[in-house]
Amino acid sequence: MSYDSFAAFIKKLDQAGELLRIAQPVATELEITEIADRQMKTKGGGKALLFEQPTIDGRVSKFPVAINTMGSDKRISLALGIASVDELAHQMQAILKAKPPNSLQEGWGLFRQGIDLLHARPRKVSSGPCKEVIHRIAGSKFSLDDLPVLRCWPNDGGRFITLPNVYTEDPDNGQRNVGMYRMQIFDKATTGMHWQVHKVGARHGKRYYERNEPMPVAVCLGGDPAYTFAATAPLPDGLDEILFAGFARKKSVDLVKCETNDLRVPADVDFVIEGYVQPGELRNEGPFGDHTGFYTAIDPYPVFHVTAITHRKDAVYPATIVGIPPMEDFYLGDASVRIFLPVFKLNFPEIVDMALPAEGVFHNLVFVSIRKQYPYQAYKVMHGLWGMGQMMFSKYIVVLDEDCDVHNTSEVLFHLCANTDPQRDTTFIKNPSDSLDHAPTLPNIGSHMGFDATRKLPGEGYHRGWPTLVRMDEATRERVSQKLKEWGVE
Ligand SMILES: [Mn+2]
Repeated sequence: MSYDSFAAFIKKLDQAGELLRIAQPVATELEITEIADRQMKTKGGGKALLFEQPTIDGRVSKFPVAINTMGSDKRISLALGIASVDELAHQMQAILKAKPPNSLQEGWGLFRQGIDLLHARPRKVSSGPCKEVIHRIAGSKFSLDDLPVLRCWPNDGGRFITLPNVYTEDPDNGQRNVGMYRMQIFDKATTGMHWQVHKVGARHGKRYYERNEPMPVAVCLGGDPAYTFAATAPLPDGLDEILFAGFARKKSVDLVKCETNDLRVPADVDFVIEGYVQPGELRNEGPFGDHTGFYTAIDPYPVFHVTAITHRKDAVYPATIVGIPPMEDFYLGDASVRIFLPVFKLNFPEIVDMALPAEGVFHNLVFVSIRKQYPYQAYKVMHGLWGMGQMMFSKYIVVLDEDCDVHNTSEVLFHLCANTDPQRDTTFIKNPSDSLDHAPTLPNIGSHMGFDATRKLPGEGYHRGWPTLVRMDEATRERVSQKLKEWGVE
């Protein structure tokens, strides 16, 4: 199911009891994020918030602000129009089952064909609601200052657009990418563009730099939440986010051309910020209270020059906030892992389940359970994950047996501590590190550690006979449950 506007999604959240409306004026400077942080720290992710009168330097904005709209399992399911996240995982598995692939590469190929066949292919249209109001920056009074962009934390370097879908193209083959890179507002018509060295946007930028041509960029805000989900999903390089969004929402995406460059964007988004990045131009960006829970330092990043802003008449400005976990991004990441698990299993048939606990802020900690068959299989899985896309950043990987629930951190710690001999069951490797990780001595590179918390086999030199977990038998459990129910003391 799809939403024809971001407002329609918010209405749905309201009907489902997932929205709090705040009619009083609230400052876009720190106050909105403080209220949102309290919701996000509530068990289960709290509620989505709609600020109907956000203020910018004391004056009420024309546009309301929505935040925490995908910060719970239920809201992500509502965003994607599915009963639960597992539904989408099953659909992906069904595509892959139609003709079982022999490799991950082939799997993604089949997946792409599969979703193409499901009429997910985008359509070109000549206009749409995102063009209801058109401001060309040259000669217009309207500017970035009119958007209710949040200042999130006290030591932030400024206001940041936190939920942008950034559209770029590879100049060589026209391949589209949609990514999410935070954008610091520098002035009325320029922002930072925080694509880190490992991101596709940065790679596209490098190609424009080599050709010495300005790089067209379009930034979309709002519209069907499936777009935003797709922009954050761990799709392999080259798999079009718009194709994936069409598949997830079961409706082709209508794409309309920008006013001041040739990029195409979904016609139903709330805002389109059009412009370009001049190759080689860098400007200091930050600090920013980041998803690591720490401020990231000031660093030079590309500059985005805005040439036009178009929007719906009734546009709603979408935002999120990152910081000490758990935050909204945890729920997005967790849903992604569950949806893409069938694809991971293509290359690693032994993988049973995987979790990125909130405390690990995505890249710091991975729990993975496997059906272990042979010696050192845990190491094979770690090294495989360290070689896959953004999983390369995983600082600590803990491999567990299939009987451990990786979504229960307490259970994982029990198995980790009980099943390991620290020297024997750990390994250190060198790999790229997340640019945002402040711990490594040098940026972007560092050591990574794996823990083999699986039961040890004779083939691994362990001959003492692995003991059995103390667990009650099923028959007794059933019988006692029945009795407690009868006595009314469950
Ligand atoms: Mn991509």
